Amino acid sequence: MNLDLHTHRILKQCDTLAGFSEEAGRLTRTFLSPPMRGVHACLSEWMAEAGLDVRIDAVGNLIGRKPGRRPNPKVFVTGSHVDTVPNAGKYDGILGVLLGLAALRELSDRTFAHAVDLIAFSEEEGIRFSTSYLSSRAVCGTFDFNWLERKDAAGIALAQALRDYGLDPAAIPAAAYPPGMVAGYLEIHIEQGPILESLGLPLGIVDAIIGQSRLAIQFTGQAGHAGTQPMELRRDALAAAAEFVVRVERTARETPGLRATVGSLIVEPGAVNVVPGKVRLTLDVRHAQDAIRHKTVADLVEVATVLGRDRQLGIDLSPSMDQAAVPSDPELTNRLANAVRAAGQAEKRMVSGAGHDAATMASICPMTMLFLRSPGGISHHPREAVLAEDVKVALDVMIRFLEAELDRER
Ligand code: HGY
Ligand code: MN
Ligand code: MN
Repeated sequence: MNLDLHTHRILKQCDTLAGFSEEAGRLTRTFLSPPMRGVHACLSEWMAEAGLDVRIDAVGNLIGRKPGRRPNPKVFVTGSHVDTVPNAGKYDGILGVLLGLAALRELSDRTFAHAVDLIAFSEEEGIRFSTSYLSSRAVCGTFDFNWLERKDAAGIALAQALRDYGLDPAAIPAAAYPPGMVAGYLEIHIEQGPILESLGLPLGIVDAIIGQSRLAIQFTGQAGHAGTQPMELRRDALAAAAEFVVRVERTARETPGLRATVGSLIVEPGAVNVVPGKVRLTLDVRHAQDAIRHKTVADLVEVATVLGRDRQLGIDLSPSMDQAAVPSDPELTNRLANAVRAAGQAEKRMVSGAGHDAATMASICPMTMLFLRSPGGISHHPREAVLAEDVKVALDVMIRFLEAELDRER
């Protein structure tokens, strides 16, 4: 087993796939955007080279199957997402797919009791249609068919985006695994935070994935002339939104374990000499305890409502996510820890502050995750990085884990 060769190939493949972007000079690749075709072409070729049977499902998940010995084998699933946020790094999601691909390439001359599906999920970030985990929800049978009418910024409906990509929305139900078929799910992912680096550790074992809420809030006032409109007569939507943003940050700083972010804020009409008439912002609230997260969202909605009322503004709320905190499966995670120890690595348990497809997969099977150190703690940014020696160690753990897991009696 030449882990160095596999590691070198994985990092080169990350560089290759980072070249498929909607934007020149930076990496942005949203759900079924044109550059996704280049990613699918590369991954299909590489999966076939590794001896996998390759298919694409009705929501654009690219799936490589390594058959099992048993006639109706259970399937063990591994993978991650291949869509990105705007101006992304090269490793968020993709690295988990390429580590699985390298592990299955290394195991290509072996046959196990259980089959393995390597999934490159087509939609995790929820950027294009505000539908996070759409693709893992499809394989779990919990796809929300109301999403098909959702429109992107260009006014294209999700159903049309599927058809434009050559996919058939009517076939979405067939994308779901039959109940009981999936034996378990492992996702390997960069930590995207500073903890492992601060401890000088290459790997972390995820015990739980934090819960998250997302909603859009629109403040509607009255646009007006910046020079002639007296201050006391204004209904300035941006002044209210600005006060709201500060209250969000203060609430999060005052609540242990809470993370709350206003990640985007659009001002209309957005001119230097016009009083802002409308502001649409997004709110992302996360906590390991769902009750605290839900109370925080309710409190912040009340803050926005009062701010709007005091300034005679309209308030519109559009919730787009309420994802419960998800514990990893204890037994599967202990078996992952066995592989970590067998690879000579420390067993660092941690909670994921980022959401992952693994949280969705936990609805149909035992789930666990392995994190790699994020140098600088940076992610969702071009400076996102990994260390080659950490990729090598993660691959060693993954191969050891799969060798044990795929022949387990179930
Ligand atoms: O937002 C998240 O936690 C993930 O990167 N989608
Ligand atoms: Mn991400
Ligand atoms: Mn991710």
